[in-house]
Amino acid sequence: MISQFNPGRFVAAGRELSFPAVMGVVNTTPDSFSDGGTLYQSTGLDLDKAFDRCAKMVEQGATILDIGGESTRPGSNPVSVDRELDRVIPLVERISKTLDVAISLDTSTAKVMTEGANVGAHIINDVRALRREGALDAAARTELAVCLMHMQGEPKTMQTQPEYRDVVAEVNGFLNERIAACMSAGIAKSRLWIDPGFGFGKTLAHNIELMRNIAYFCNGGHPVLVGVSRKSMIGALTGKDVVERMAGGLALATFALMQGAHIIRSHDVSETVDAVKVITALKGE
Ligand code: 9MG
Repeated sequence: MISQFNPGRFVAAGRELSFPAVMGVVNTTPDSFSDGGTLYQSTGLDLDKAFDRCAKMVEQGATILDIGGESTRPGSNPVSVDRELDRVIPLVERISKTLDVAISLDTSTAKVMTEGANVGAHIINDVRALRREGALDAAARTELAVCLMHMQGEPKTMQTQPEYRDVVAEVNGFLNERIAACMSAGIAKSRLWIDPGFGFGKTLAHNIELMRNIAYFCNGGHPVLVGVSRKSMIGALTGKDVVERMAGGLALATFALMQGAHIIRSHDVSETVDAVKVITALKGE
């Protein structure tokens, strides 16, 4: 397959990124599955604490920060648009004014996309691949890069009984359909990233099958984001609790990088940056 972009470099809303890149996870939700509530005080989100977390990740080598205000953990419920805006926009604005980093909006909500773009975001990371009402048009009206992720079902019920005939073919078919929908709405192909969505409506066997075939996605002409940090597939393979899954996550990230993954989404930035440096040197890139 012919690559549609220079695999080492990418421009997102005017900001140049070099790949492989580490995307640091910043959840501003009180119920995030791995770091839920640590950025909260009795009156709500502690903006200073959230910003300090961001600054530390940048210091550790993250070149992208993924800011989320609506949990997507299995079993979670949607939040109101106003609550999501309150959690995300002030933080994005502050990062944009003070830190040298690309800002990704972890959102499915049209208004968050529009307002986030207005205060300096560069990327929309949508686990619903722009299927929520108004999202496709809102994204098209920005210049932001868009990460299209595959998810079977919705977070509330997605892990109840995920089923596929051929998980790789079905995920690939879905992503191609969403790429076509984006292009029809006026989003240039060069703005689009893809992500098979590890843990989103998938059993352990589905996740393993997707990871074994990650090179197939990486050769498809779009940057590929891999998000496995602290996820339940690591727990299933190692028996470890959420906070003890870093080594398993690094093993998966390393495998993905070896096969050509472009962006690794991680809670453990410093260690993931080290893995990227080692693999990049070994690959001679
Ligand atoms: C928000 N979020 C949580 N997990 C994710 C993953 O695996 N990929 C992407 N793109 N976003 C994610």
